[in-house]
Amino acid sequence: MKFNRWPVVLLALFALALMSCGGPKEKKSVAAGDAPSKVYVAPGKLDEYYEFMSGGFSGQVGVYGLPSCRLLKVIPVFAVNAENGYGFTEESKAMLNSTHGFVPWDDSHHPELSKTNGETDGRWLFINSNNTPRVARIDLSTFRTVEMLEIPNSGGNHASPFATENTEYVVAATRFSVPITGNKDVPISTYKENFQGSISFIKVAPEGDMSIAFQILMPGFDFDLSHCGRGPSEGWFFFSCYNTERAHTLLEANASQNDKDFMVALNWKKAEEYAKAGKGKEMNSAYYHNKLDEKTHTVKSEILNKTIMLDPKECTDMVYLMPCPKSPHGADVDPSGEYIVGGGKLATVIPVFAFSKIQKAIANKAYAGEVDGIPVLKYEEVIGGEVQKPGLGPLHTEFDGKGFAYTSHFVSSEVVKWKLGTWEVVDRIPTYYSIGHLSIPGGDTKSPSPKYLIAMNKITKDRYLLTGPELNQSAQLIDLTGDKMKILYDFPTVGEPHYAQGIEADKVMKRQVKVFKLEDNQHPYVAKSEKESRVERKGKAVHVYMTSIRSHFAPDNIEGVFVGDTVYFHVTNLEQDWDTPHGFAIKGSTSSESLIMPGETQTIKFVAKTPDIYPYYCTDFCSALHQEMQGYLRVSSPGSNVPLTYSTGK
Ligand code: CUK
Ligand code: CUA
Repeated sequence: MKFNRWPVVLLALFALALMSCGGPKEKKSVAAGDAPSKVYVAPGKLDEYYEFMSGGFSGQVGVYGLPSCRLLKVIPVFAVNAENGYGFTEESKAMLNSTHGFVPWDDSHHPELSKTNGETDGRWLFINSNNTPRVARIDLSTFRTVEMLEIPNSGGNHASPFATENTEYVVAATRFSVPITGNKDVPISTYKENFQGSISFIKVAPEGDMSIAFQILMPGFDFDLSHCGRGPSEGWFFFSCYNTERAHTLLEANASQNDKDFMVALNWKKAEEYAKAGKGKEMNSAYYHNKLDEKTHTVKSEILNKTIMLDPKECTDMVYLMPCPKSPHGADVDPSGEYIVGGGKLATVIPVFAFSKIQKAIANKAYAGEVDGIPVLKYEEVIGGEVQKPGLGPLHTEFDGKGFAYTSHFVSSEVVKWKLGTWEVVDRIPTYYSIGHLSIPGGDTKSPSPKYLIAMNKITKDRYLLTGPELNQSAQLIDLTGDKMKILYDFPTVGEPHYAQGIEADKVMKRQVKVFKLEDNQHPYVAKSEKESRVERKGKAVHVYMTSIRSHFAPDNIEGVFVGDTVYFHVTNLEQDWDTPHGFAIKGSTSSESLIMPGETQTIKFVAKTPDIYPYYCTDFCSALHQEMQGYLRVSSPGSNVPLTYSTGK
């Protein structure tokens, strides 16, 4: 009896101890009430929203369903993906071409849904890469990366790829300033004289094609985040920046000197006019443009050379700076387009700029000075209000369209809800732990759909079963339907999501492609039927025009290949039914598998190195006889006289 009481006492003590760090308070709220039913999507039922989360250092995009938080798909974008052959197949490799060569990885930060009339339309998702500056476009009818544009004259692409209200443009502003217009080989200590920033405007054609329309030369700051104006502020873009000290070493101290850095207000309609009027200077820097050709299922690269650079010194009324406390991060525009919220990482308030006041200040030339020829507007003249004592480390803000804003606070680990116009804090909820971005479906557009908020947290610690020193990042689903925010669910994520965007499921569902039509396949090595399957030798290259159908390959016996040959397995999946991919892999391949969708052709390259028999097989369990879906390649010694033969069923 005595013994049995101990566990109870210990439990009570343990609970008390936990209480003091806030853990069980939240745990209780999850266990209690209607939270479980709010995230429960019964087997066979579909989620209400798609949530696209950047993978951060995974380079990919994680697609989740809300409210279940189930992972639906990982879309490979900036990193190779052995699971389906992205970046490994001969057709997809070119997507990762850049002026630095084949770049198989990057750090993806901000997914951005395409918009029509300021609302998400479900056509495309754009995402930036921060390391080797690029912007990618994903087609949401196939959930594939279909285009990638390298950004020249940039030192790292962070404030990107935020879109205008009709996706006329997506932007790309450099996070790291570097020498742009002059000699590049300069001492780092000459940062102040020689380093510059740039903002690129990427034109998006109606069918999605991206091209650099113009660039704007900026002072050597670090450009951080951005959003377009809307409503009254449509035609403008806002960018936050830090390191206005222009430090080049120990930025944690040296770039935290100024009490205020800047929010950039940029009139992009004006910039467009200047560019059209030939006010820009032509720049010669190479950059890659990689695009998937849907007819051949093959990515093609082109190298471009020219961009137009506008200099604010020569283009008046185009760019203004607004002092913004201190080391701002987020630059978020409210649904009405009147308010621009700065997230000052080190600030004690959340500054909110008012667009009508900005216009007045510009008209009255209420300048506090200038930087590199760009007017600095007076803080008091442009500020609409300040949220006092919001929390510590305000970063990002999203909106619910009902007059409230939600700001993430990294240092105090919380989401703070406040009212636009009165600037009063009305609610706060702890996050576990150290939130970065947050996301409400449509929460950065004119029409938010504010049922749920996702908190993307940087630190996971004790939220899940432990997995050694490396823990997954973590997200939390927060209920916005009541007066008070409520935590509904915790879930681990792919990589480290920075931003995420949500969209009503039907906008995306109705656009889905289920198979690629075989008759439309114009791949140069397609075999549209088993009759067309064959093997051809061209010097040391051996091309296998292979087909796959449940449950065999044609051909499935190949001989007459010699050491030193390169064999290209061009596999066409003849299926025309939904959800019937076939895989292909061969022993000793230094590539990956490829996963070939119905009607598609994909190629795995195989270099014959040693005389032997090499089995190949289908990697995707496609039928009851999937395990029988296999074949053999014979590799012979150079000089032996094995004739080139291929067969199926002989
Ligand atoms: S950043 Cu990571 S938390 Cu790249 Cu938008 Cu703020
Ligand atoms: Cu085809 Cu398994």
